[in-house]
Amino acid sequence: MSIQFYYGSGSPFSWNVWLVLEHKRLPYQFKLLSLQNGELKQAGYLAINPHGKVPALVDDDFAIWEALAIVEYLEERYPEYPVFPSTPKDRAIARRLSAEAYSYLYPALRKLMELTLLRQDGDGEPAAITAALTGLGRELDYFEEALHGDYFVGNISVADFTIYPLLALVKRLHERWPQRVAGALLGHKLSGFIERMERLPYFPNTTPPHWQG
Ligand SMILES: N[C@@H](CCC(=O)N[C@@H](CS)C(=O)NCC(=O)O)C(=O)O
Repeated sequence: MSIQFYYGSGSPFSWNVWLVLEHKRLPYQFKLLSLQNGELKQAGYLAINPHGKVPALVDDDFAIWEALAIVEYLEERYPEYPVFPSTPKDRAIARRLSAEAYSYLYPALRKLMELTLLRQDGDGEPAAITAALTGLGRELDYFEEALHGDYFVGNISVADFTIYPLLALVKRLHERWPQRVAGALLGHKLSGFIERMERLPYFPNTTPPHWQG
């Protein structure tokens, strides 16, 4: 087995795969790519992922991209330390929650980040920010309601590894931009979930490099 993991710092899709690799105790070569300097769009990387995005993974000579497809591949190829629940219904719920996180929560978060943290020239329109905060709050409320135990579907699963990085970005947005109280959008169940994920023994191995220090 020779796994090469292509990663971009702060990318929630990449973080999902990183957590799964660590959870499964798999050895991998960590390939840190810049999201800014154009290296994702160079021929060498486009030959691995034609979309020029991270994450991607090469296992021996097999290249796979799209975070959730990578996680499914890892689960089937390396079933030890599973990240999918054991029953068809629970597996379906874990897949559904992962799809919901990427289809609804991520776009709502992205909208707010584009109006704030990702801008070079100050915040966007206050009315647009208020609308984005409302939209993000609605999505976070949905996930707050969906959490009934320590993890989203019984034992820790792909749903947790998909959702956690998005919540970590909300938390970071709040820390970097406290005047807009994005952190107040996180209810007590989601806040407890974040703390629980951050206590996982392998969690510190996955801190985004540019968040350290
Ligand atoms: N649907 C993809 C999304 C991947 C994605 O959007 N990655 C972003 C980082 S969060 C990226 O590579 N952006 C760089 C670019 O678009 O140039 C997945 O699930 O892996």
